[in-house]
Amino acid sequence: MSQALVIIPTYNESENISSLILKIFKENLEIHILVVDDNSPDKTYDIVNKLIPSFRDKLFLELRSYKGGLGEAYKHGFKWALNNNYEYIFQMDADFSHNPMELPIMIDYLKNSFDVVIGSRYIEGINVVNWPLNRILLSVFAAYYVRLITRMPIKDPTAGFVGYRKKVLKSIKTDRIKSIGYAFQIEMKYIFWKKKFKFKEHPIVFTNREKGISKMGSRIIFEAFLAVPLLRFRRF
Ligand SMILES: Nc1nc2c(ncn2[C@@H]2O[C@H](COP(=O)(O)OP(=O)(O)OP(=O)(O)O)[C@@H](O)[C@H]2O)c(=O)[nH]1
Ligand SMILES: [Mg+2]
Repeated sequence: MSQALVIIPTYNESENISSLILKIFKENLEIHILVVDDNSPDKTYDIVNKLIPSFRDKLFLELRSYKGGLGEAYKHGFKWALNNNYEYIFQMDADFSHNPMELPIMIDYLKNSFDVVIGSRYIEGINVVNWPLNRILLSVFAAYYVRLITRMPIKDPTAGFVGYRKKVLKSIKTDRIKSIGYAFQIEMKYIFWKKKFKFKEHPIVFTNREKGISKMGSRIIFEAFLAVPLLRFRRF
């Protein structure tokens, strides 16, 4: 049995999900996949269900009843991963923004010396492809804002491509995390940093989605803007 799992949250990703799953298994990456779908109106979950017989024991689906946001989907996925005793647990987007070919090297970091590995866009300059200028500015500003307020030494604090050793997720009380979008990514990082887990930022190239529709919106941005100062008053 593989010890590594990648959790992929989906909401209306019918144009991406099968090619992403097929790529991961075709390349023989030593990893299992859990898709957490929030009852997508485009029936993304149906596509996953049809693939499951071909990849028994390494492709799994958790279907939730309503759109609860990225954070809720990940919390559900993390619990599932711990119940199923995976040692190395990843979070990754479904829209090919994160290249799955980075997974083996990221798993090695966890196996050899780190508790957390972050696929980071901002190690040397800004490694994003095909993002409109306003998205780049927003993301770079967000990273700067988070570092300024929290003093957390992470260059890409909103990164969504992250791997954790089991013990990290076990130690985090995810039920207390209420944020949904960007803020969820920031909050997870703040907590493991405060808990002094050893992390590595591994440089990646982030590519804008080519297919499907963005779920990014002003609510998610506003949530993050407010959530960051509040983090400093949190006790762990
Ligand atoms: N299960 C679940 N998945 C979600 C939800 N919102 C977003 N996602 C998934 O989370 C991942 C990241 O969302 P994106 O819409 O790509 O967010 P983004 O990368 O900030 O923005 P774009 O790439 O511009 O769309 C994707 O795989 C989405 O399908 C949700 O409410 N529930
Ligand atoms: Mg995306």
